Amino acid sequence: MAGAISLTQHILQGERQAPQETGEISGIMTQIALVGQTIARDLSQSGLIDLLGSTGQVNVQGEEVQKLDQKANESFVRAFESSEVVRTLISEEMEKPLHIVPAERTGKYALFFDPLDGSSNIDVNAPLGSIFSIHRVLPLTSGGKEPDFLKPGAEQVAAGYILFGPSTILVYTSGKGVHQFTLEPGSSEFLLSASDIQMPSRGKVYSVNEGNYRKWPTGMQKFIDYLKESDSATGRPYSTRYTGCLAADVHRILLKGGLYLYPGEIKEPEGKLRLMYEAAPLSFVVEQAGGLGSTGAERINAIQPKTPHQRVPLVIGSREDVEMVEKFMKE
Ligand code: AHM
Ligand code: MG
Repeated sequence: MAGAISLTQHILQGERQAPQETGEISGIMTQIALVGQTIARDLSQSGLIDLLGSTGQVNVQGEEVQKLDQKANESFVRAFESSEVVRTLISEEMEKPLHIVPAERTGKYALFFDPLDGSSNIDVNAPLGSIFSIHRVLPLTSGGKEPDFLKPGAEQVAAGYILFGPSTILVYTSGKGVHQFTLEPGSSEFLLSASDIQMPSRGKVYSVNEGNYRKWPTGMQKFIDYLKESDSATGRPYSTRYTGCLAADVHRILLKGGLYLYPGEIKEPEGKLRLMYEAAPLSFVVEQAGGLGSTGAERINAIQPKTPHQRVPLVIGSREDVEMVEKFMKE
């Protein structure tokens, strides 16, 4: 794409329009983009260099850790371990927050990430993602305390995801719209491929693991039954699309409309997905594009988190579709 704007240029332009901001966020985003390139390379050759399969370990979520989960986590840690601006790293693959020693005095940000989202897709060459969320914190030496990074999603400074599909794309927001960049293989740069993305207020697609139907509360079952009824006036039945990778399914919905759901279950009402590095960042992106991120009862980004790895039910997508779920869940 000759003449296209790179991710770094785009962020710097935004910072010039808001001179109170320093180059810190652009520095963090540049590092995240480099991590994205490393992970994309690892994924593209995973079947050739013994990167497929499990490590034999189980993570803090009780899930089997795949070799590529671990490798992707290491790529994030390596990129930030000598950072002077990121003070704390919180990852799906690390039980405890990792404090960056040089940044304890100066670091003003906490970085949350799911290094490799959609791990069950690793061995079958299906899409994967990395999800990230950046919060402002105080340096430890000027009053910052360990749990001060547990802030509601509404306070995120920037968030987004990298999607490893037929091409590698990076989608992010810093509260000024949602922008998409595509990794150009030749130059190894992320170039602007869509700016100010706005999603349709209603869609035709729902994305959910329907194998869990019998475990859901009645309101959720009734809603999914409703989507399958035939009614041309309301565009039903909706179609189903589910890749098993949250970043990929939400990206489809960001561009085409509709909704992604990972509901709570009667026996496990908190659901599967994690608030800080899955639900909150994606909700920030989707809200910036005109959609909504909800638990089915309340706004995801209004939740005051209690623990770094807390789970939350997620209903995310087009505004009218999410509002419809909330109505069914209330009844
Ligand atoms: P992961 O981060 O361990 O991969 O888990 C999150 C993933 C999401 O990407 C995906 O939407 C969901 O879990 C799939 O779960 P299930 O296999 O239960 O449908
Ligand atoms: Mg995940």
